[in-house]
Amino acid sequence: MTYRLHYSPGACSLAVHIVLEEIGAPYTLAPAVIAQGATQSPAFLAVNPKGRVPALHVEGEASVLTELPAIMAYLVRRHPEAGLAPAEPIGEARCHEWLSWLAGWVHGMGWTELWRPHRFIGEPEQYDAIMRNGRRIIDESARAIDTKLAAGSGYAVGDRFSVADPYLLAIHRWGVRIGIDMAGLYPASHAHALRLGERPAVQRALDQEGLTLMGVKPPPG
Ligand SMILES: N[C@@H](CCC(=O)N[C@@H](CS)C(=O)NCC(=O)O)C(=O)O
Repeated sequence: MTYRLHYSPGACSLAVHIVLEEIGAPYTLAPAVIAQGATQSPAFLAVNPKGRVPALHVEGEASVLTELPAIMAYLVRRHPEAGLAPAEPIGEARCHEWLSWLAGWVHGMGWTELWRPHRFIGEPEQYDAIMRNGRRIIDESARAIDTKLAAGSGYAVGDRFSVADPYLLAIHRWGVRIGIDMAGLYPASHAHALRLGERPAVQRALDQEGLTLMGVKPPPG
């Protein structure tokens, strides 16, 4: 089984990239750098008309698999040996609970309002209000994430890595990127990110995307 992951460095697709590394199945990477407009290019829209990463090509499928929670659910079921989610129903549901909330609210509302207010309203004079609301959602959800992680056993669900963890890492990195003091304000979230950073699969995925755990690799020379 060979996969092809369409990704942009440091985007939410990083979470799927990490999971592919955890699985160890063969895959190739197809970069679509958001900052360069690649996700809205005709070539990429021909692959994923939604214009978003992650998009996963699965051997034998005519169209790419999209929507991060759906991709994660597929990889969990397709590779049970990798133990990417708890096997018992409630643990698996807790995993989906994280993915749905992160994709639908934290990322889909908070971060998208902050970074792409034009997707929510036509009038540019309203962008500031939309972005402020995005930032409010980001801050509120960062507090909620930190509280949940502080009350847990080191991972999003139970005491083992699951597909929810790398999505939390990707979002934590965005906080660092926009200058939020993630370590100071959200210590449990920061400790979680450091814990993930110890995993060889996480290190390989970051390295392949030209990233460090909390930033980007310095240019050579
Ligand atoms: N609902 C989608 C959202 C994916 C998404 O928003 N991806 C961002 C990167 S984190 C993207 O591709 N943005 C490109 C763009 O907006 O042009 C999912 O959960 O996979």
